[in-house]
Amino acid sequence: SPRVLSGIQPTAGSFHLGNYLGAVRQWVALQETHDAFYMVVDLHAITVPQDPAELRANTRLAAAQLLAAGLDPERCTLFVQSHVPEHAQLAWIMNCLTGFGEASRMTQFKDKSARQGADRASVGLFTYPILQVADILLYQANEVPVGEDQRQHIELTRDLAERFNGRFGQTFTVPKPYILKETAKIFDLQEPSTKMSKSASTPKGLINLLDEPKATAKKVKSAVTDTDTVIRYDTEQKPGISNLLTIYSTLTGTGIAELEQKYTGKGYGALKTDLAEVMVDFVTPFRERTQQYLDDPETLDSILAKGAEKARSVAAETLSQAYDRVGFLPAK
Ligand code: AQP
Repeated sequence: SPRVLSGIQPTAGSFHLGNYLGAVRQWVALQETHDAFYMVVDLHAITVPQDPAELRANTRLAAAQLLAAGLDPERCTLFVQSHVPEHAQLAWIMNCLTGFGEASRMTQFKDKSARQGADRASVGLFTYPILQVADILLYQANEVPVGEDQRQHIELTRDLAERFNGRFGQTFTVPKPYILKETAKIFDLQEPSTKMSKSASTPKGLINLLDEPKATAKKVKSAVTDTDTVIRYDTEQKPGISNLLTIYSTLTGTGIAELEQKYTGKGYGALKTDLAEVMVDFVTPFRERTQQYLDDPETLDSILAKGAEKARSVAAETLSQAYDRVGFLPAK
């Protein structure tokens, strides 16, 4: 079956609703139909300063949340990026194939380095899309389930796979992005024109899945909307309401049109109250399941060890091919 690969950073502690609806939810579905590899990308995390103890704890926490979200170690390969040294090794080759100007055009770097102050941004942050290229190509992934913000990096991956194949002979599968239109970009609840992000300007706009459910309900109820009263999906005129409808629709499996119908003649308050309940019903068991995995670190670590072993067997084969094609002398 076709292969998928994706990763998530262990930086913020809790996943946010954008991570879940934009990516992780698709990962859970794809493990049924694809040969799926999913990882906690700790190498990516250190592109910005991390406290070592926190990073370690957050890596376990990310794995626990992935399991709580529905990843099944029997159906997918779940691992930690740094457990597979081939990622950093292939990244070096990819760094050497990437133009400086080409890397400079990555908009995520521009955004993130601007946030940090250009002088403080690390070279690692600059080359992080190229590490991501290596992440994907090592597994010969056919598809990469991500949110819209990652599209440019998947394009870079395609370009570099083709460049390598063209220069050295067919080696890498050229992957496609797997981005669901409906949930490709979940927006900040306070600023519905910007994407929900852990580096949001105000925590009120960010739904962390591990927050107190009560706090989550409150954030939903104080979401920014507009001065009109009609509940209609219209991303141009009504970005706030449209975002709430997307979230509501995805979490309940109810079509947007059906929701519009249901709320005809009702006010924004009714929609928000109901969505707050939907959110609470979603996050409450999610938090409990995450805690159960955290309470049993031995099981968690053994799942990750098995995942790393399986991932390494695939990654090592690809890397050794790449080393050979590039012309590295084999170690005897
Ligand atoms: N708002 C979003 N809507 C849809 N998808 C999203 N993703 C992130 N935000 C949204 C997707 O989540 C996956 C994991 O992303 P990540 O590891 O880059 O997570 P992050 O860095 O914690 O994401 P943030 O919040 O966007 O942080 P910043 O911008 O501060 O780095 C990816 O597939 C991503 O597309």
